[in-house]
Amino acid sequence: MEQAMNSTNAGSTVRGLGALLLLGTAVSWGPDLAAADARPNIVLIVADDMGYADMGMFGGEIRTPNLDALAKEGVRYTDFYTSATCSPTRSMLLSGTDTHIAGLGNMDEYIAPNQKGVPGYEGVLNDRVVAFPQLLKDAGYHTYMVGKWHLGKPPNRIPAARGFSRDFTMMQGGGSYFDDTGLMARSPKSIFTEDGKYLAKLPRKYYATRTFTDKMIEFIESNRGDGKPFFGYVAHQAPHDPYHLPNNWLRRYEKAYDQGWDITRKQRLMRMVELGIIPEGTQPADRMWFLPEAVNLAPGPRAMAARKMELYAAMVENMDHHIGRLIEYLKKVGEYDNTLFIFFSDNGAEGTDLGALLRGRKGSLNFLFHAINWSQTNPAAWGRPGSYASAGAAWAQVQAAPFRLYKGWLAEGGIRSPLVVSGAGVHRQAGSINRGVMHVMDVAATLLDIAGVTHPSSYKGREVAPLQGKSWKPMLEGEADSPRGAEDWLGWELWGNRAIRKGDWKLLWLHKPMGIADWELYNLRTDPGETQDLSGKQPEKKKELLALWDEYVKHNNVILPDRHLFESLEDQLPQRVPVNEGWPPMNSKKPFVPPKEPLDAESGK
Ligand SMILES: [Ca+2]
Repeated sequence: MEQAMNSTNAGSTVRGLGALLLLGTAVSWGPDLAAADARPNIVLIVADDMGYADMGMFGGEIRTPNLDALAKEGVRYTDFYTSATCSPTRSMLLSGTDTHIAGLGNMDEYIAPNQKGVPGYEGVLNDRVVAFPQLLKDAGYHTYMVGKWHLGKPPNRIPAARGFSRDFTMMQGGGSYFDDTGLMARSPKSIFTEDGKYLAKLPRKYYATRTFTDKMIEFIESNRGDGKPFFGYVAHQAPHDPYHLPNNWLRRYEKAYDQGWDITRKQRLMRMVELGIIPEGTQPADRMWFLPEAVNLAPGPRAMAARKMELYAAMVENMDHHIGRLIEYLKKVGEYDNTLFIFFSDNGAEGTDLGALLRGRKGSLNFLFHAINWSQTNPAAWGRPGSYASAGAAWAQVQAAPFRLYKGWLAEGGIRSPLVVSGAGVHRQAGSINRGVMHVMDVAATLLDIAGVTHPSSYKGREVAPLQGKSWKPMLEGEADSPRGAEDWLGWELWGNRAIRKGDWKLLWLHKPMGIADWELYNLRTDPGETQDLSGKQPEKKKELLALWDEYVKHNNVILPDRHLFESLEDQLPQRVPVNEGWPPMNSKKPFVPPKEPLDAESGK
């Protein structure tokens, strides 16, 4: 170890000198040293289904000291966007362009009949794009990946085929954390690759979050000191359901959520105001109409519902713990100071219990499969192998505070993600908050810019789509406050839900009963909870954004699906009846309290 440490320190010194040489301040070093690469290492950490308000520096009570430390040294971004689910976000992350161009116009699992065979709906990261890790690799970076891929399983689609020089990757969108038990009938076993080969067997003592971290450290260590920078993509599975934890992590949040979701959310909102994440007076989204007030539940059921949130919180802290191990390693080998860190979640908090969803398909293969492979019936077993616990909508609203809805939907709760950028190349006030409108497509543009690589119009003889994302480099260097100007805008479509954001304004179309199956308009600066639909009051703004929606559809060849995941949702949930002040009357009446003294029944006194 001693020897290894020495050679690392030597390696980083060489790179440091390389930087000086590039600046023209050192003259007398040999050609070998002059050739050393001064570009920073890059560590890109993506959480899976983590909410906006979970980490400490975004207002959460969950203990995330390592992410918080990155936020304190770097910058938090309040208006960073992804797509509403995993694979569409990941396609935009790696390609730098819209998901309807990159091949995930719809998730592979839910492709609609009218989308089959349409370019942009291949269900894999397609050949119309070049993944930026490929370009980084070509430009002299080591490119490492661990964790969840979800962008195609065939040999020409796996990480090794898209530019990663080393990988340890799960192909599926989710599964067990302890073994290769999959979620869907169509993929009963999760498929893994390591360095471009399909794995026959997982390593001994496999636990996803820990093993992914071990592998990333192993990859970095294997080439350390060779003078080349590395790009490490850590695509954690955590805290995606099912919640699976090592034994000694199961009780870390015992009783922490017994007070219920309403109080926990209120406490988070207060901290978010204190931290400056949201302005004072922010109106949070309403508690969803089909959820009870937590205080109305008896203590027993309330504690049982809280158990799921206890496990979720432990999943987030466990991920933070392993992120801390990676950071600790980089510090120990002297690479921390020359590393840029980017952290975000791939979509909003998960409010749909996938276990319930699978169970609910009567007579389908998935129904049978769920019954055979997963159990959510015994709360004492939640968190252990074979169990399926997921927090559900009530806690998702806490995780996504102050926003409306959650994963799968294009309300802010589905697509706004906590972003932290920290480390090498970030020259902004430590611990500051930035409100520029940002998008996951920007990451490719940013990292290519930092690596000094121009995105090509063709790659190995095939034409590739141009970047739609914008580089953050000028902003990170303090030369701009946002990568976007007043005329820039963003668009989304998933499962027929639609959205446009331009400046402070958002146009939104959601299926019933979550939405109204028509356009809604919100001012996100004054109303991030999307509580006041202004489409009637601001017809001109609505018209302006509707024109952008048409442009978005045309430019990205958006095909609205003729079948979708939410088509029976209105029948599954209680009817959504508007609640006004004074109606229903029972809600607004004060309870009758009998007088303290017993009455004389005969005299009435
Ligand atoms: Ca996800």
